[in-house]
Amino acid sequence: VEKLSPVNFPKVSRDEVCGVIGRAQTAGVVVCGLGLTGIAAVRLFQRSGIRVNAILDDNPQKRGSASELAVSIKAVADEEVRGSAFALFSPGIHPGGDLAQSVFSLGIPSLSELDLLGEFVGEPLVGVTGTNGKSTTATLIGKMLEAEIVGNIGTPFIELIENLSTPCRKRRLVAELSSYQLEYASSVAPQVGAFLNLAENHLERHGTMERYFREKLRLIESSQTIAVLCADDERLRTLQREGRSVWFGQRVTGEGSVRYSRAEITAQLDGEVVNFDLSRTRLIGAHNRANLAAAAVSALLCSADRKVIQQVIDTFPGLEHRLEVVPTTGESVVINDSKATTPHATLSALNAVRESFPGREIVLMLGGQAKDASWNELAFGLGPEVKHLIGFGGDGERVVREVTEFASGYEFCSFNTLRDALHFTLPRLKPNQLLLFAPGCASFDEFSGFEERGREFKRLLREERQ
Ligand code: UMA
Repeated sequence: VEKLSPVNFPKVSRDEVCGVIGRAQTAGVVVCGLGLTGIAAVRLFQRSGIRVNAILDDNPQKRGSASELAVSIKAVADEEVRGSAFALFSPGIHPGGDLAQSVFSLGIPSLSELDLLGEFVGEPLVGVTGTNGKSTTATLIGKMLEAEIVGNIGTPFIELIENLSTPCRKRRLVAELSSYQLEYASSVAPQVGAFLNLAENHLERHGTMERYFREKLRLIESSQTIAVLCADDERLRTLQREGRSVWFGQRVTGEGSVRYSRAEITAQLDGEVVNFDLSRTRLIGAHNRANLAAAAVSALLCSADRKVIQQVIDTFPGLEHRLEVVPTTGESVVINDSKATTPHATLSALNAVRESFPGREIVLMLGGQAKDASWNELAFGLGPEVKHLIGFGGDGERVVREVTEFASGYEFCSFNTLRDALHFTLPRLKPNQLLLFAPGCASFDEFSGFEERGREFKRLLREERQ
């Protein structure tokens, strides 16, 4: 796997980690970004006796949180920033952006939280990446292996490190890894690396799909890592790598394959055939069967108990905001899939509800803050079940117009806010209809994230129904 970064930035390599930590004891460090990762980083450095020279954050409102932590937000030009041993970057900070570029231009290397984790806590048992399905798959694997689930799902890796001056307790970890986190890492080598799929996303950050793909490939860069790869994904299918790979998909066969159908998962590993029954799973849709297959084989490769794997398949209720059926008083069905922040995720949601609620007319809500992604795949996949498209939020109108330009004949309307859109839609929803809230866009026009958007969707639903 070729190493490539869209922006050439200086990283601390894994074998230099202990050296720079030593230097930081006298020179101090810079923490870039004061969100979940930055706060966990400041706390770790403080309990390790390392001075935080400065916080760099573009948002002036973060001054309050900084002073609560007894650190201060400074400008890059500040003398104290210049002399720091390294900068710890939060994943959301674009390495090509002004903040990062000015830090690099001072010659300060970046140290990734993943490299710190590998050095002080150990590599995760399983790392999971891909555009969609990461959190669900990582959670399934975590339950199958009885391990902690960390990373992009909401727990910064750095939070797991007890102290940088003493060895930490080894922990059983399943890590959800975003392309942003992988981009900052100099190396990562989980026992098993599951790469679920790749669809257009984060082009604002990575520029091209090729680069986005390459950042994600860092997960399986080590030949020691067993790669669990999706055979139904055209980019992954052609991948050549050193080290063992296992392929999951709907048509794969032979040794090293994990085939799934609506009924079961069949893994052929090390000369043995292992089956898991899918008849009781509460997860719906082909994309979730792919997630279940990837999870089951990743857990098997880490020697999970087969009975536990089957039990998790049978009982896992799914995560909030992912194809979540919202209880309603009427006969119509309402589904909250606020996590669908790309057109590809919306299409997966649509296919899943079509399969699980046959015969229902679908009212599809799209909108929020559109990403750099094309809508034509979704437009061509709408099918006859979709009756209305409702746009909402910052880019709602543009999105429904774009979709209906590719696929004509669909009724659509749009509203400035989620509240207005629901106020219009809910009283008109017929008993045979299903309302699918799978926006296909980020939520930052109105909300702090997809979780807040999903919670607000459910709250407005209750309010309208009263
Ligand atoms: N900031 C700047 N300049 C920038 C960007 C950010 O100053 O150019 C500052 C912000 O003002 C803020 C801080 O940086 O104070 C936020 O840092 P961050 O965006 O890295 O967010 P964290 O709160 O540290 O959360 C990060 C992940 N966020 C992102 O990657 C954007 C969380 O993933 C993750 O759960 C958390 O670390 C723990 O690992 C969220 C996410 O949206 C869920 N991930 C993307 C996704 O899933 O699509 C990749």
